[in-house]
Amino acid sequence: MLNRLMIALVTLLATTLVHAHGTHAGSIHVEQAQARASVGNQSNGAAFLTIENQGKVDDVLQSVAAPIAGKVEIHTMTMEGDVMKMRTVERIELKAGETIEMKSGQGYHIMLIGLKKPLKAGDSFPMQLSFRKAGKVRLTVTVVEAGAASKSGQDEQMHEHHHHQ
Ligand SMILES: [Cu+2]
Repeated sequence: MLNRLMIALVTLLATTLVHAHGTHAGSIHVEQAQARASVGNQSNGAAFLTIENQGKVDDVLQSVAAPIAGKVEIHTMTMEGDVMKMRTVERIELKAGETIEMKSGQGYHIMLIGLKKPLKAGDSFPMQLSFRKAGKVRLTVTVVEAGAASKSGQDEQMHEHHHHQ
């Protein structure tokens, strides 16, 4: 009897923990919201999210806002030969059932331009995504070590170059 109660309790705790990592709004589920810690006096940063459209209709991520940065843009990164190229996109289409996983080095990322303070590992900050159908999704982005998601700070340096030219 006691054992069964313990199992129920542990299961409940585990469920609560898993839910604490994700944010829901309508059919949209966002998790793994992370930003890389600033290196030196970088004025820009990048955030990465996993967005899942669990609904039956397509949706569109239209804009992103975060008070920690002067400006927030959605960027996409592609390799052209040995050169990494970044460009701004106006929106991200999310088909019904589609999951978009942002990763360092390729695909989409959220660009934080003109950081109001350096991003320190362990800190977190609020961000708001605006979807055409699901509306606004508020979430908390956790700052992780600069090397946590990629083996080098190469793409961060690239970001810095890109925006200062
Ligand atoms: Cu970028």
